[in-house]
This record gives sequence, C-alpha cells and structure tokens, in this order.
Amino acid sequence: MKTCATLLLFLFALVCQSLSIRHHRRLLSSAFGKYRISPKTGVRIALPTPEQLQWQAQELGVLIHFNLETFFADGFELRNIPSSSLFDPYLLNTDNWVQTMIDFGAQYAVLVAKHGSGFLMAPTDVKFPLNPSGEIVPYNYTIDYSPMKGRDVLKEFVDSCEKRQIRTGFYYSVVSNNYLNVQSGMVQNRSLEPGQLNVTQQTYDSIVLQQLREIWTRYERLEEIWFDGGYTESLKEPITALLAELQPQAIAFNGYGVSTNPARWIGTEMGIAPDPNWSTGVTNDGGDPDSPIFCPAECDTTLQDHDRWFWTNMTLRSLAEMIDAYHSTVGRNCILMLDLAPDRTGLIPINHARRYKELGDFIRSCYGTSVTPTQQLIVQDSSLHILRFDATPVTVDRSVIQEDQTNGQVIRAYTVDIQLVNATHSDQWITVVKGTSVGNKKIDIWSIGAQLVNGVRLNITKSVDTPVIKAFTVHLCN
Ligand SMILES: *[C@@H]1O[C@H](CO)[C@@H](O)[C@H](O)[C@H]1NC(C)=O
Ligand SMILES: *[C@@H]1O[C@H](CO)[C@@H](O)[C@H](O)[C@H]1NC(C)=O
Ligand SMILES: *[C@@H]1O[C@H](CO)[C@@H](O)[C@H](O)[C@H]1NC(C)=O
Ligand SMILES: *[C@@H]1O[C@H](CO)[C@@H](O)[C@H](O)[C@H]1NC(C)=O
Ligand SMILES: *[C@@H]1O[C@H](CO)[C@@H](O)[C@H](O)[C@H]1NC(C)=O
Ligand SMILES: *[C@@H]1O[C@H](CO)[C@@H](O)[C@H](O)[C@H]1NC(C)=O
Ligand SMILES: CC(=O)N[C@H]1CO[C@H](CO)[C@@H](O)[C@@H]1O
Repeated sequence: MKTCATLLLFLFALVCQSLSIRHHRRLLSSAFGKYRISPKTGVRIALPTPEQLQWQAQELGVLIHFNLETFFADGFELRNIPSSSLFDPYLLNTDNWVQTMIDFGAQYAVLVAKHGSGFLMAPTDVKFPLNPSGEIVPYNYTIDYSPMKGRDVLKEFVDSCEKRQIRTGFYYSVVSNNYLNVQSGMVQNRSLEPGQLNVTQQTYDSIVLQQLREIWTRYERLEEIWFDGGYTESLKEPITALLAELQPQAIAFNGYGVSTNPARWIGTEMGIAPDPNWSTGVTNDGGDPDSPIFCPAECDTTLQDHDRWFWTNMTLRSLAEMIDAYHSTVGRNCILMLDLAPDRTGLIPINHARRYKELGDFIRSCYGTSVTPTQQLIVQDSSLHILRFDATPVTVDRSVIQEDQTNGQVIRAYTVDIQLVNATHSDQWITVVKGTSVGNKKIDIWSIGAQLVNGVRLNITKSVDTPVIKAFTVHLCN
C-alpha cells in the first residue's frame, strides 16, 4: 500500500518536523498541541483534544480498499493506465459492507476515495489545462467514465454508515496519481503511457486541493482523514488552511503539522504495536512519554495474507493471528484499523465476512463483560486499586486497565498483583504483571496463566501526576 518512495517522503517530512521541533518547540507546541505542567512533578504533560480522546476510545475501525485497483490483475499498482471501464462492481451494496463492520465491532470506517491509480469513485467537477497546449479538459478518470456512471460510491458509503452510526472518513492519496504521472507528490518527466496526461506541478497541486475541497464538503462531517505517505511541502500550508476551514474536527492520520487533531502511524502494517506504546510523540513507533504533543497511534493491518490491501483471491490470516493482532494493538494503546476489501462484485466475500465476525465475537465474549468483584477499593491517592472476591474466589487469566487521559497520559509504570486463594495472610501478594504505558487501554494476559484468586490489585508505581483510572477489570477467556 505504501510505496517505498512515499514512505521515504514521509520520513523526510518527519525529519524536517523533528528538526523544527527542536528549534521552535514553543511555537509548534502552541500551534499543534497543548500541554500542561504537572503540579506534582513539574514535568510537561501533553493534552489531548476532545476529538482525539473520542477517536482513540473507538479502538476498532476499518480501512476500505475498494477502487479501480480491485479490478487489476492482482490488486497491485501498474505502470500503465487500466481503463476506467474495468470498474464494474455490478452488485455494489454498501449496506453489505456496513454489516461486516458491525459484526467486527468497528466504530468508524475510512474509504479509499482515490488511491495511486488516480481513479476517483465519485463525480468531480474539476477541469484543468493540459501541458503544454493549455487545452482545458475534465478530470475523466472517475466513476462517471465507468459502467457505474451516475453512482457515487462515497455518498452510498456515507449514507450506509450513517444508518448504523458508524463514523466515516476518506483516504485520498495526495502523493501519487498515475493518471497524471505523479509519484512522491511530483509530476514525473518520464515518457507517458497511453492514457496518462501531462500537467504542470502547479496544475497537479491545484487539482489535489480542488478535489480535497469536493470530498471534504460534499459528505458532511468526517471522523478521520488519511494522508497516506503524507503530503509535499508545497501543499502543507494550503492543506492546513483547507482542513481548518472544512474539517477542523477530523483526526488527521499522518497529520502532525497540518492538523490540531493528529494521529500517527505505528510504523508497521503487521498489526503489532511496540510495548510500551504512548499516546504522545510524533515518530512512527511506540512514541515518547515526555513529548509535549498528544498524537495517538493507529495500527493499520490486513485480513488477507501477505500485506494485501485490495481484494485478491488470497488466503486470510487465521483467527488466532487476528486475536494476537487485537491484543498487540488495542491491548497496547493503539487503534486497530483493519483492512476491508470488497471484491469485484462490490460485496464483502463470504469467507472474509465470516472471519471479521469470528474476531468480533471473540472480542465481545472475552472483553464484553468482566468478572465482578465483591468489593472495590481505591486508596493511596488513587495509585492503588484493589478488587476483592472474598466471598467467592474466581479464576481469571488477564487484566485490563484504562486510563482517563482527559488531562493527559500520566501513568509511567505499574504492577498487577494477585492474592491466591490459599494465601495465609492478607498481605500475601504475587506480582504477575510489570507494565509501563496504559493510555486508552492496556490488556495484560498473565504469563502464569489462569489463577484462582480472592484479590487482584493494580499498583501504579510511577506517575507524573495523580492518575485517574477509567476501568480496571479482570477476565477469564479461552
Ligand atoms: C480523457 O481525457 C483525455 C484528454 O482530454 C482524452 O484524451 C481521453 O480520451 C479521455 N478519456 C475518456 C475515457 O474520456
Ligand atoms: C510535458 O510537457 C512539457 C512541456 O512541453 C515537456 O517539457 C515535458 O517533457 C512533458 N512531459 C512528458 C512526460 O512528456
Ligand atoms: C523532460 O524530458 C524531455 C525529454 O527527455 C527533455 O527534453 C526535457 O528537458 C525534460 N524536462 C525536464 C524539466 O527535465
Ligand atoms: C480463486 O482461486 C481458486 C483456486 O485457485 C479458484 O478456484 C477460484 O475460481 C478463484 N476465485 C475467483 C473469484 O477468482
Ligand atoms: C498456593 O498454591 C500454589 C499453587 O496453586 C502454590 O504454588 C503455593 O505455594 C501455595 N501457597 C501457599 C501459601 O500455600
Ligand atoms: C506499590 O508500589 C510501590 C513502588 O514500588 C511500593 O513502594 C508500594 O509498597 C506498593 N504498594 C503496595 C500496597 O504494595
Ligand atoms: C520511551 C520508549 O519506550 N520508546 C520506545 C517506543 O517504541 C520504539 C519502537 O519500538 C522504541 O524504539 C522506543 O525505545
């Protein structure tokens, strides 16, 4: 999905950003993030926006790869320009997509409006001058030049999602457009393939801004906007202005520098976040607890094997592998954004739909309810949380911690301790987990396995301010 070139461009942008952070920390902190000083320890604590908090709490989303690429030989990018007449999902039904989102448990969905080919799944009014003749021509690599003429997949998608309260967003690749001979954001000077058009860099940048304006105005409030591979330096300022004007509330993936609601990429497409993974910091990894910028991570990964995003006739990752991915993402303070790949008919293949539902069923059955304690105590300035099961000891094998990050992520280290049912005095505890970052959610599957206990406690051993725990629960799952 991400070509090396766009990745390199993004890394380059990050290097520039981190250099400018070093030199203009105050300016950037006030422009792209707020922080406070802890009254307890004097350290800086990055503050989230309400939109970031609400976004992070969703935990599960989908990234829908469906476009002209679905109809190419194998979903791969091609150098030539496949005809828009290939786009013929004759059974297209976005309600069908949404049913799978519900079965999985996704709270939001981001649809690829335009990927690297340049094909747009919605009508566009954009016209532009050809280079060098200056002849004004319509942007004609769209659904209106396909057998689906008259339809607007973006609108159908948004309408279907709204009916079921799924929040929506768009992916529009700013840095690649094969139809206009653009790679890494730059118009290339290599010979044109049949169907490719010659435009100047200025024309290309203008087309991007006009189409972003179209997709950011025609479909109401967006939850998230995806900048895959980022954006070029020349578009940074106009994109910042356009976002602030049209979709200021949207979470911007790869958007640190253009949005006050940025999210960062976790750095891999495997569905594994590092542990620890902090809600703060702008680099593509586990983040930085001392960063003054709140910028939580999104973990995008595929259901199809071999990192394949558009539909292919390909095997799927096993349920066990996807459960691991859930624990290594949501369980490590990341959002799990799972690819959804409608096939050439425009529907979710039955075997895909089944796997999403199996994963959703697991999550609901394992974490939908917790083992209820007979007594719950919060002591020592909120740093000790004790669950007692004295009347009826319980067998549990994992714990879930959620931090209230309204005033920033403040926990730096904790232990989970258990009291076995055969303990001979009330002070006898065994540490089963030593952890660091909590954030939105930390799931710890105990390495010692299931235990019969009459008490479980969370000891916050290091924090930069008084911690606020949203939930501390224990579970028993297979
Ligand atoms: C798209 O526009 C170009 C430039 O005007 C033209 O050469 C081409 O035939 C058009 N393609 C379609 C499918 O309309
Ligand atoms: C596009 O047109 C310009 C101006 O005539 C020309 O210099 C350039 O070589 C053309 N690019 C391609 C890829 O043909
Ligand atoms: C683009 O390539 C053409 C033909 O190879 C060449 O004449 C022209 O100078 C090149 N333009 C740029 C801007 O490099
Ligand atoms: C998928 O591949 C299998 C095995 O190669 C084949 O039998 C089946 O027809 C293919 N399905 C599609 C939709 O291409
Ligand atoms: C409690 O039981 C465990 C095994 O379940 C054992 O390892 C431990 O020594 C026992 N502790 C006491 C105090 O009897
Ligand atoms: C919690 O951890 C701290 C720091 O390691 C330790 O001093 C304290 O005794 C622990 N609390 C309890 C109740 O064991
Ligand atoms: C502070 C901290 O633990 N940072 C880690 C975040 O994750 C990256 C990638 O795994 C590590 O390299 C950092 O050390």
